[in-house]
Formats: sequence, C-alpha cells, structure tokens
Amino acid sequence: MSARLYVIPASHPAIAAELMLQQKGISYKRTDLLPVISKGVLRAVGFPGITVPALKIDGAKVQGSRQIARELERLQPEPRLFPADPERRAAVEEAERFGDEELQHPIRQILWWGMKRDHSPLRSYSEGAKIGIPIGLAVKTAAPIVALSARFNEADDANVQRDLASLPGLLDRVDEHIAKGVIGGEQLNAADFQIATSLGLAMTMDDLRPAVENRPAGALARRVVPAYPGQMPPILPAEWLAPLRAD
Ligand SMILES: N[C@@H](CCC(=O)N[C@@H](CS)C(=O)NCC(=O)O)C(=O)O
Repeated sequence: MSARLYVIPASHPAIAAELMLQQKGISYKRTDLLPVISKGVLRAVGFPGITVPALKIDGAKVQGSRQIARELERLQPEPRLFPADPERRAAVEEAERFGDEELQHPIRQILWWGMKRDHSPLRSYSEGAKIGIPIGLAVKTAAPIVALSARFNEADDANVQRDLASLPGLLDRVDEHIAKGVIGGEQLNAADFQIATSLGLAMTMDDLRPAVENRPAGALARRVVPAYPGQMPPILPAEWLAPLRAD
C-alpha cells in the first residue's frame, strides 16, 4: 500500500490521522505544510478541499479525519477502528462526531487567538517538521500566516470567550464517554484518536492544561498522544478563564 499524508505540524485532526495509520500498521510518507500555504498545495496536488489531514492512498484521495478513518478501515480491517457490534459502533461514531464537530474547533480557535497575540510559540508547535524552510525563518515571517489563519478560523474575542465558557461542558462529555466505555478502552478506536488529539492540543496551552490534566479526559490524552508537540505560555485574559476555574 502506498500512502502519503498531508499535514500541518501539530494539527490535531492530522495527528489523529497519523496515529490511525500507525495503529493500522500502514507505512506512509508525510508532507508537512505551513498553514494557509497548505490550501494551495492541497489543491495543486488534486484534493477537492483545503484542509488537512489529506491522504493519498493507493491512488485515492481522502480528506478529513473521519473520512480517513473509514477509508483505512475499508482498506485494512484489522486492527479495527470501529467496533463490529452495531450498537457499540453507533456509540463510537457519535463520540467521533462529537469530537470532530464540537470539540475540535473551539480548541483550534483558542490556539489561533493565542498565536495572534504572540507568534513565538509557533516554533515549538513546528518541532521536527520539514516545511522546506528553516523553522526560525518561518516563525520570523509568520505574521501574515497567523493573521490569515486566525481570520479563517474566526478566532476572535467573542468566539474564544464562548469557547472557554463551553469547554467545561465539553470536557464533561468526554469524561462521560470514558465512563461509559465508549472511549478509553483497551483497544483505541476512531473516537479515541479524534477526541484525544483535541485534548492533547488543549493541554499544550498553559491556560487550558489545569482544566484538563487531572480528569479522565487528561489521562486519555496522555495515553494516546504522550508527546504532543507545542507549548503556549499563559496568554488569555484571566477573566476569560473564570469558567474553567469554576469547574
Ligand atoms: N474537521 C476537519 C477539520 C480539518 C481542519 O480544519 N484542519 C485545519 C488544521 S487543524 C486546516 O487544514 N486548516 C487550514 C489552515 O489552517 O490553513 C477534520 O477533522 O479533518
């Protein structure tokens, strides 16, 4: 099987796709892309959409972390990413949907808001990436990329304050999925990868880590992505973090 995964370094759904390839034991090559520039590259290599993860596998082009999970399961059924039992599969698919549609984006918006205030953490998120230019140069010239990414992801004050207010509820739902055994079981499934990578990215941010690390959600993230790249020092206004402290 020949596979090439297109990622943006430290992108949470891209790390989810990479971990799923690894769980399946499928060898792959990785192309690291800078945000914004990624959109043009993905189009140039023939993907219909503009986001990572994007996977070329045996001539097929698959984009989106959930679509990639299904294509990997189709191409190589074992070890399974989705349970065989229909009821358990439905629960995993619902948890995966929650991870993709509800948890993933708030974390992304908070990160870009922070990057907009201070670009310097970008270097830590790009650790080990091969983006075609030295990381130091990329960081020095990152201002327009960060500004465009923040705008593309609507990482404005109002949205980020709303994200922070919703975060305790989202974390409770993760813990409920763990308590029910939908995620966090012996064998990791597609929802584990989808959810734990968002939690892993959240825990790279000093402002968010205390709200995540000491609960089942935090333990799941450490298990699935023990070395998530990146570190963002405290940057959010203290009053915006009140919903997290009250939890
Ligand atoms: N829900 C999609 C989201 C993909 C997505 O938004 N990816 C971001 C990176 S985390 C992206 O490619 N953004 C384009 C950019 O930043 O230029 C998935 O799970 O695949």
